[in-house]
Amino acid sequence: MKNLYTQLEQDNVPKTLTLLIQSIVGACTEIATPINHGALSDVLGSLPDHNVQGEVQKKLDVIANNILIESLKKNKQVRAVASEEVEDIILCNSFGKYLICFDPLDGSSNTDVNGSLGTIFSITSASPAQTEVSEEDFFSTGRSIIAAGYVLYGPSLMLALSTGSGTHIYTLDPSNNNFMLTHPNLNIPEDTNEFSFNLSNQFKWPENVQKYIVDLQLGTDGIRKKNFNMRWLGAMVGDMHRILCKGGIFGYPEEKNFKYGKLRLLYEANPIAFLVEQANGLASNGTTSILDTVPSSIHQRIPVFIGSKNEVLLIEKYALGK
Ligand code: AHM
Ligand code: MG
Repeated sequence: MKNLYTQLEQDNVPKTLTLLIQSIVGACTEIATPINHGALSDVLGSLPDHNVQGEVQKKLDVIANNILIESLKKNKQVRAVASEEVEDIILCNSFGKYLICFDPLDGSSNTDVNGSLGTIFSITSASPAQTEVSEEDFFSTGRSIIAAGYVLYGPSLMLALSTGSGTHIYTLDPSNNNFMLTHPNLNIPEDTNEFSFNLSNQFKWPENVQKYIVDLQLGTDGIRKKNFNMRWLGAMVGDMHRILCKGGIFGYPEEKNFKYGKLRLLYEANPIAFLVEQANGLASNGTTSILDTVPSSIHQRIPVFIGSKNEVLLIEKYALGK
């Protein structure tokens, strides 16, 4: 079985990018330690502060964020980073080649119940001409991503990664701390009978999304003529991991409380969309591809419908009233 670095070499990934991936993945294995200790150490629960988006910050949100930032600052190739937990971009090394966006701990409402958690990241190139970057440098579409991935802190520690040559999943071998290629070249089935939406919001969604969901719920009695099953982990990384492995459709539509959707474009939707498109799935905001969206702020939100190709295309048809 190949390890991560053999695969990156085989995919002709430049040495600087490999070293950056190593910094991110190394930080994630470090983040896994406090997650793993859980209730045995003082890492569970919330902090009195809220983050930039007015959300309660979990102690583990801050721990994960600090570990990642410290690790990335040490890497000379990192020009600047954008994190879910920090209002402004953080400048790192003036001659660095790369910009990194990350959600240090996705699904952090799961910290206190030993549920799925993840770290999501994407890497783009920094402009070579500049020595100092600004927020605008992060506003290119997801098509400019050169690598993206997530680490899933689940029963096994797993890394899903794409450097533009397909999406591969690696599993950490705890005996030697090596990520081993356990699921090469993912291929999301085009059709599915599993959906992943938070149905408690169903009646707040746009009418076309409500109609799509009701048609799924009607199963063999409705126009879909097949039964569907539902899964919701409360952590996008966990739900998307299942979908990358066996197909499905994940959705977080816009709704009354979240007018532009809940999930953030730069460090949640885009990296996952990149992984999914590299695995032959699709990722849409309901009408157009997530990866074609031009960002206008680093914490911008977007509705998402991601996963099995034919289901995403069907949602886009419902949006057109077809
Ligand atoms: P977070 O970054 O604050 O953890 O929020 C993102 C999470 C996703 O991982 C998950 O799919 C969704 O929010 C869960 O939302 P809900 O609270 O509706 O279950
Ligand atoms: Mg998140």
